[in-house]
Amino acid sequence: MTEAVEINFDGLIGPTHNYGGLSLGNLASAKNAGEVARPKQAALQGLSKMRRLMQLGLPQGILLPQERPHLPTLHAWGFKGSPELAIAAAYRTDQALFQNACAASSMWAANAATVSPSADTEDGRLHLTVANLASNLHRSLEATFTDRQLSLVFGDEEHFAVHDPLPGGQHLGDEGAANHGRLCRSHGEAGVELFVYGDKPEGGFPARQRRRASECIARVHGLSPKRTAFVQQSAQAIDAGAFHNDVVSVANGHVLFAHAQAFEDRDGTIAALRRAFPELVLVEVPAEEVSLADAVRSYLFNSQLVSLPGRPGKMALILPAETQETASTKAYLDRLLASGGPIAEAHVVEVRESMRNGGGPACLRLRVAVTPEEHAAVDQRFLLDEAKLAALEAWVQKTYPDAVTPEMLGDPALHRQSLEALDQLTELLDLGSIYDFQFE
Ligand code: SUG
Repeated sequence: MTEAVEINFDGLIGPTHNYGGLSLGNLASAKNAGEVARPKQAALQGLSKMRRLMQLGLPQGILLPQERPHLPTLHAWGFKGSPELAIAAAYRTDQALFQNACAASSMWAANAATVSPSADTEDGRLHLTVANLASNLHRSLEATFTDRQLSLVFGDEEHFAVHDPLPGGQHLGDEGAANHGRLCRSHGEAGVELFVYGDKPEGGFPARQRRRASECIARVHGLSPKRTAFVQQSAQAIDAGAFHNDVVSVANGHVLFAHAQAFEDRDGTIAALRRAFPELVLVEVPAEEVSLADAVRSYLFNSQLVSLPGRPGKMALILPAETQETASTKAYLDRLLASGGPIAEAHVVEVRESMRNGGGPACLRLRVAVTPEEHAAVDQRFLLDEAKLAALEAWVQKTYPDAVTPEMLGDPALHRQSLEALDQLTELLDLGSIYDFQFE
């Protein structure tokens, strides 16, 4: 029997990538607000990370960037008329609101949905719930297109079920896979799904994931309560800038790589996970070795932790370059790799343009573990091979602007350029019409 594998679907970084300063509690987003962004460089960095994973023998998929600024949203907000008129009016009248319709944030595919592989679900299908991202205005605008896109990628209803975003707005705020992990012996075996929610006193930074939202998803996906754990994110981590749990922990296979201050009740959480999954190998980093501040600065835990094909039990970390520039994380990683544990390799990638908005290697991808049959049932147009990757690089080189400033977002010329780029993308991938502007 061929084994189940994990496909990483990376969000392609869009042609109007910019730094809007939109995410309260995300230190990098606040720090770089209004800086010059480099969409071409950003998209090429993302594609180059995908190539690194493919070179490790891992299957790679993509999700398309969203149309930004998003005209239908501007229209719904009362900025009427042609793209030129609506964009100019929104920029002039309420730049802060307009900025939300321009966010680059769909690149962080870890927030697109929560995914339960078929081995975990009652009906034996792979379930995905599109995240409502209700905690932030700019992110809440992503759900509709994400739903459209995931419904295409996973359109085969015999194998997949794509669920609508949870209704309920902020009351049921859900941030997708960024607050979700899975412990398992191998990708194809039933695992324990770990839902991490935030719940904290007023003051400090907001928690984004509601416990009830996670509970709804577990029910919708038909997960067994015995193999589901709900764990509280530590308030301390949120206030240090870990707005998503994947900034302080990541799970893969039987390994949980976590900061010691990631969870509110550290001992209770680990004990509960050991009860549910006795094979758990905890790779825990004490605060004395890497402070929460350094974890957030370097995005050590926002690395991708992947099983290496052909090396049973061995894993690789795909690390952001910033981990090499932070003394404590660099020293920690040297010790970790020398320790002979399951994490046997480290690959450093450059995703600085995304990092400057608070998104590391793990934020940029949605992991989907599939059986061979499910792999074949995925819409193959969203899967990469070297030829398609090279074509995407050429497309970025040809159509993307080098730089975007906040002022340029109000310029209809940039909007026209970006629609042209997205139109060419759907052609390159043979997708027909999927963007709103293509239906007009
Ligand atoms: O939701 N940044 C994103 C970063 C998401 C990272 N994803 C994961 N941790 N999985 C966020 O805060 C900033 C956009 C701006 O300010 O322009 C932003 O949305």
